Amino acid sequence: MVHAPTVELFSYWRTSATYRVRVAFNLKNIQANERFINVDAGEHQSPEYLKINPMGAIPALILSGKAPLTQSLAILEFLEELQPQPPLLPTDIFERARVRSIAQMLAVDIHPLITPRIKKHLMHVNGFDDALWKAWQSKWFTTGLSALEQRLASESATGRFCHGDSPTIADICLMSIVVVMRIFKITVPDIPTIDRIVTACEQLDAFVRAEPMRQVGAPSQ
Ligand SMILES: N[C@@H](CCC(=O)N[C@@H](CS)C(=O)NCC(=O)O)C(=O)O
Repeated sequence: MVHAPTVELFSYWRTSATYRVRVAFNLKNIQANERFINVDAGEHQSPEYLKINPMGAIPALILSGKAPLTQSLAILEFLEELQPQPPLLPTDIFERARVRSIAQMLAVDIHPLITPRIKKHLMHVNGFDDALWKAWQSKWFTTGLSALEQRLASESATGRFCHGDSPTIADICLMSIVVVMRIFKITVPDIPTIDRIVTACEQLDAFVRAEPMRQVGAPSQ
């Protein structure tokens, strides 16, 4: 276990983007102190937290003496360079680009559409109710995961995981979408390759320990 007592992660139990960082910490055996920001209570919009991340979003990584590092994908790449083993990106440059491309389909194309700030805007400005919000979530999860299924099922680089036979940043991002879909009780039909990869990820302790429902602050089941 690499102890990094000067590493602090601002997090919340159910956030997709924090989950990504948590899985990477687990896979790379890095210990960090988590500081919980209650997104449901609006703590991410407090003047104190906005000094850390003016976007008012979780996560943020604090390394002593450095400015806060935000954006989960940037944090994952930082952790990859800090602690290269086990690798979360392939060595071949095309393969690395493929993994990043899959990761971005999930973390950049799908995830922002279902964040609390989008929900708040749609509810307060666009007159959405719970049913419309659920239909919105379902639409974007289905659009994104169906497109990903088509890629994963047809590309020969897909293996036990999204790329080859060991987990990469792509799997971390895939699972970060799956875990929040479960919290929202949304299912997407006809994605057998994704379902198979999810099962493979769930056999790894690093993914299991990062699950939202296992974190401090999660509601008891
Ligand atoms: N692109 C950012 C997204 C961060 C983000 O949107 N985090 C969500 C939680 S998963 C959040 O804090 N949302 C607050 C809000 O939407 O008001 C990343 O990957 O770190």
